[in-house]
Amino acid sequence: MAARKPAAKPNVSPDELRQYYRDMLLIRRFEEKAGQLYGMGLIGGFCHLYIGQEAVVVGLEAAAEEGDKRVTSYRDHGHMLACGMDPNGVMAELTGREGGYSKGKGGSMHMFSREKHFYGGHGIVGAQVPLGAGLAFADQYLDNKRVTFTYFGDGAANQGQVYETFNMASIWKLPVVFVIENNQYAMGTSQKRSTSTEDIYTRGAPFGIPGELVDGMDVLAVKAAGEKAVAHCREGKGPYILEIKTYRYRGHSMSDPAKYRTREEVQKMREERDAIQHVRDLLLQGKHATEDDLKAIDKEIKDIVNASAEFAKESPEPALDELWTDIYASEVPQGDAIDA
Ligand SMILES: Cc1ncc(C[n+]2csc(CCOP(=O)(O)OP(=O)(O)O)c2C)c(N)n1
Ligand SMILES: [Mg+2]
Repeated sequence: MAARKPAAKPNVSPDELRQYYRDMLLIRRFEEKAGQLYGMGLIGGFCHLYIGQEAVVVGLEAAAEEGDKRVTSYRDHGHMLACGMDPNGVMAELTGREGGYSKGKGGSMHMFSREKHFYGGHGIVGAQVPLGAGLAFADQYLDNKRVTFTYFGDGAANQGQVYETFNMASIWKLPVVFVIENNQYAMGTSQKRSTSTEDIYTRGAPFGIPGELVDGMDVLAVKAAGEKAVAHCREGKGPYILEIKTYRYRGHSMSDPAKYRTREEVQKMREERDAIQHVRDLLLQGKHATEDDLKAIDKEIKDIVNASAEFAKESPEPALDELWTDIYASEVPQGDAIDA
């Protein structure tokens, strides 16, 4: 990834900049804590951390409005925190406890919040892409000017269902932003080995969908691109593709031996391109925050994350008879299935 361009004057207020710093830090510290709990055996099953990619969701959430929807893959904790879901509920779901978003029955990859318009959490690579178009179809039908952010990875971008979805979304002019989170690896396979073209954002062109490449380590660049994409969708012009170039610092999941890249590569990214450090520098250089202000934010975040871990340890295991609930759609109250 190319070195960062010299920082332009931020086009956001100091308050917004501090908020992005806080939101990205919450995701990073939350994920670090989840990694620790996993190591202690308190989290079982799959667990895919989002460390390094924080600017993507925080930048796009800054471009979203109330009522907009989001759907993503299994690497989903950051998306949930960024759209305002409760860290206690997310962490307790990771530990499989009653207080979790899916009552401890879904785990890391399967959480939902109708209140925050978060539609999962999907373990099958690429499966959320047609679902995202479906959510956008519902909004178009209701004519409510809402937009759906449909996130997927560089690996998922090679799935056939993505292109079937592009075709339909374009024909129907659906209000969906396809967000390709290009962290440059699909499990242990680098984009260079697996993907025929370097520029994934151009793949909408045959379907008439505009796309652009975005620096995913710069939250302000992500926000600006997100605003453009969202405006396009809200104006009824149909879907938009954002390929957001980012990087994950940890393994694909907690069980990744990481033999496909060097420690030096990861270290270089962390040192030269880290998105949180970038905002930290902007805040300090612009005199929008002092070291003490940032320390206070760090402490606030640490307290939230520690409290979520305590909650996730203390919440009880789900009762056995919970095995038989939340299985059939008929349990959804009538009229509550679509957020009108
Ligand atoms: C249909 C399907 N094939 C394979 C897998 C196994 N698998 C899980 S994640 C993954 C790689 C996906 O990479 P990418 O889309 O780049 O997302 P990232 O993990 O980098 O966020 C694979 C092959 C799966 N879950 N579903
Ligand atoms: Mg990837």
